[in-house]
Amino acid sequence: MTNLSRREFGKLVVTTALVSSSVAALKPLFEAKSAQVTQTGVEAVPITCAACGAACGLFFVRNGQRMYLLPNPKHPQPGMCFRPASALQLWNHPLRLKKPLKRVGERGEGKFQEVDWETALNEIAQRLREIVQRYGPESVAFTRHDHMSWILPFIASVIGTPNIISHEGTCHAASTAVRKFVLGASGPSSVDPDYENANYILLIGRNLDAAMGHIRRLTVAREKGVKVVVVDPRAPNLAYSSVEWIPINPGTDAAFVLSLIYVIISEGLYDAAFLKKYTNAPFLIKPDGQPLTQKDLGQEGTAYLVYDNAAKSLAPHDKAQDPALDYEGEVQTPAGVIKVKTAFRLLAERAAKYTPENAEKITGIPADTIRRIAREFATSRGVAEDGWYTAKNGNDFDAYRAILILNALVGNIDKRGGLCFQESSKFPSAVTVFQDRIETIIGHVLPPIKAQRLDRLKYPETPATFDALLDAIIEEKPYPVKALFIVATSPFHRDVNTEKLKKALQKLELIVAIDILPQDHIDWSDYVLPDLMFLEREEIGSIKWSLHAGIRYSHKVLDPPPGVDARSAFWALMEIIRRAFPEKAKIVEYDEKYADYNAFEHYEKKFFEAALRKLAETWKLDFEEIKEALERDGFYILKKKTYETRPYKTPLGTPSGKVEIYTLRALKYGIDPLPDWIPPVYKIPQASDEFYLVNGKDNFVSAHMVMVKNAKWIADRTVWMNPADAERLGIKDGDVVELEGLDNGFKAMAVVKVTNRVKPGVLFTYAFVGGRTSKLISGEYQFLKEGINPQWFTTGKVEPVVGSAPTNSSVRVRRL
Ligand SMILES: Nc1nc2c(c(=O)[nH]1)N[C@H]1C(S)=C(S)[C@@H](COP(=O)(O)OP(=O)(O)OC[C@H]3O[C@@H](n4cnc5c(=O)[nH]c(N)nc54)[C@H](O)[C@@H]3O)O[C@H]1N2
Ligand SMILES: Nc1nc2c(c(=O)[nH]1)N[C@H]1C(S)=C(S)[C@@H](COP(=O)(O)OP(=O)(O)OC[C@H]3O[C@@H](n4cnc5c(=O)[nH]c(N)nc54)[C@H](O)[C@@H]3O)O[C@H]1N2
Ligand code: SF4
Ligand SMILES: [Mo]
Repeated sequence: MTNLSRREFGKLVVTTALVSSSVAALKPLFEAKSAQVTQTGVEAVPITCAACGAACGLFFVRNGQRMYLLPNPKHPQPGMCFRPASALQLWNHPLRLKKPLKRVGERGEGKFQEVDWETALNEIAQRLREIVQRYGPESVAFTRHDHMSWILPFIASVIGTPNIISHEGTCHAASTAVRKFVLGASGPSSVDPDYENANYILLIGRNLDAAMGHIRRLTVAREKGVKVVVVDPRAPNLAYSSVEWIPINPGTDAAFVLSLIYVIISEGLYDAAFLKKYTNAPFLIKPDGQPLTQKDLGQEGTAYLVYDNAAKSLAPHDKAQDPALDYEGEVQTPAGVIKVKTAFRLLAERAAKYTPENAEKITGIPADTIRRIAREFATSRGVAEDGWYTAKNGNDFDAYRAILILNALVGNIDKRGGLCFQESSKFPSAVTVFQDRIETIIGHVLPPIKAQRLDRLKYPETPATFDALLDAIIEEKPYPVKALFIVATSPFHRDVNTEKLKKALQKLELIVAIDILPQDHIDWSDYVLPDLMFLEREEIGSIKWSLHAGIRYSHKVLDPPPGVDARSAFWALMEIIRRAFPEKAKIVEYDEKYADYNAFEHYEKKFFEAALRKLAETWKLDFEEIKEALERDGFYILKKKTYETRPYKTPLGTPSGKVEIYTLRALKYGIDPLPDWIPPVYKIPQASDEFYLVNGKDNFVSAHMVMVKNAKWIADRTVWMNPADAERLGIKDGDVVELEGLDNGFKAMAVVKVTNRVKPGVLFTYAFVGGRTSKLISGEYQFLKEGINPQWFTTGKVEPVVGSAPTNSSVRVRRL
């Protein structure tokens, strides 16, 4: 152990005022004073919360022996939720991983021997070296969630593998692909409703209990009288307040939204001026689905053609005075006469399949409600949220395409109160990939990586799809994968198709888990390395959930408690690299001196500093000024949101530069350029004892927060059933039932909670909460084993091209 972590609890330095004066080993990234003094005179240190993936701003407050985590009220995303209130319980959690572990039993058995860091690192390095010698560096893969996401590309580049295949396939793969196809944007935070200024907010499959970065913003909106409508098979907590909850059949969102689109188009409630100018709605589409361009007419140029109502003739879109929206006609081309229709008319025809009466049959939402919501949404120029966790039914790409088109129909893109583009902080990456080399942010030059990332070969538009990695491990195609590092993520609760996951894990030659708690995958790992938790390290990154461009900084405020020999994951991975591939480590100036854990701090700081220097350069700001502000406040705003920039002044990153209601990018893959509704990919419940099984998060949920002691009382491990269903099946509240997966036949027992908070025909259970299997869970934490893990019942039928995996499923219920 280092002298860093040997410090006793009572002597822990918790305010940076103390840090800078008394303890050299705890000095922050930058030396300036950083604590703020609260009204009561108690010092508060700004940090970033990592109790879930939202990364809100908190204060670490210490008052005598008491420690608290409280919201940082000035932060654009103040952390106002329960989880940080209990996050300190993670720090000295009795189940916290305390020493490196080496597996001694079978995989999955959970039998380990404690080893020292030297032994663990040397043995992992040796096995890694052998694997790389035999199968090449691309046979090494990493999976992660948020933590380490910035630095892992550097680590993988040094090893020479492209395979960092993270969580997105079961999180935001579908909505991210949609943002790219329709708006030319990227991850969930690159586009977001301007909550504070919205008139009307439609949340479809979005539970704002979960992401509290938004709750604060939603509160501001509601003080101004915004109307909020939640469309969800279960009522999230948000629905307790003055919010309209519309229960929907799972996996039918595309039909619902297409029906809204139908009403808005057929009643002429759309923003024609916006559609004509800033979207590809007026583009003329040929019978083969391709857009008509000048080239088709044998003309010079490649401009997209429209029918100009003013000139009564075809014209390039940007030359037309009045592009026709609803038009069809014949066009003379050198190859003959062809029929063309506007993209808008094609959309109208598609939406016409979903009259409210038809949509009612699919979605279970009354036709009148659909008409009313469509009218309210259009007349109050509403905004429909664009999706964060969207991996639900295997048809989510179309649902979210319809949602973005809905926003475009009412012209509410990048306007005050609309669906807006976030100002980018331009936070630099740790590595930049060029054709012939990879450059690190420090300036090291690494050789290029020839192998293609496995999941992208299968799902070309995915941000990452872990299921593709499982396929590659099992089939050894297109190339073998033999080593997996599981860094701060929990595949058994995160990923679909548990049996396939087990099969793949069995096949690997080396599994290393870096975590803080005994998640289920720990039992399957060959080595387990105990990591620092967020209070024990410094962090820097972009602010996620604000439309302004901003960066955040988190102080280190604690050392691991006595008895916990945890070390930084970055250090552990660099040490493995140095021991396995000293020549590779040398290129990035990493050598024996950093084997001393205390010395590593200097290595890590170089990266943070380089990132901040680059930012200062990009934004033409004073480096010292930003770092001081970060230390003092925990955040720094680089640029305030300016509305009506994209697509108004700057073209979008879509093929046409416009908002694409007809997604031209889809043509490349032979996908329908317009959204449609297809049923979910799992078996649809038919018999009276068959149900949809949906799941989601809540205030207390995240893989680690549900393991704190308080969760025993807060987190419910039941399966929710509507009273009408319970009565029909003769089931009472608290009864035990058997659930059997309709697709995979998997059976498990569950306790039923009878509640109106779930739609008839649907069961709901929390994700991540129940069905823990790790043998390392002991004593009073046995409660974690109760309940089910919804992943047990999932099929793993991943959506083509975009790689989104369905986490909903269907089950038969048998009363016991
Ligand atoms: N407490 C907590 N908060 C978190 C996280 C966490 O782990 N815990 N993680 C963060 C992360 S990584 C993410 S991605 C976000 C996710 O934030 P959200 O996407 O808002 O969270 P979920 O609860 O997963 O939302 C899913 C909602 O969809 C509903 N649902 C399920 N199936 C369907 C369906 O077919 N149709 C419709 N319309 N609704 C359906 C569920 O009932 C649930 O209410 O939360 C972030 N915040
Ligand atoms: N059925 C179902 N499946 C889902 C979802 C769902 O709602 N329902 N949600 C999906 C979504 S949106 C996402 S993002 C994924 C999330 O899936 P995960 O990535 O598994 O979820 P997290 O809650 O972020 O888990 C964090 C992991 O990191 C560990 N950890 C926490 N802090 C630290 C740390 O400081 N260091 C290290 N090394 N480890 C740490 C925790 O113990 C845990 O193993 O799951 C997806 N899968
Ligand atoms: S939403 Fe809550 S748990 Fe998640 S980062 Fe924000 S404060 Fe932490
Ligand atoms: Mo997520």
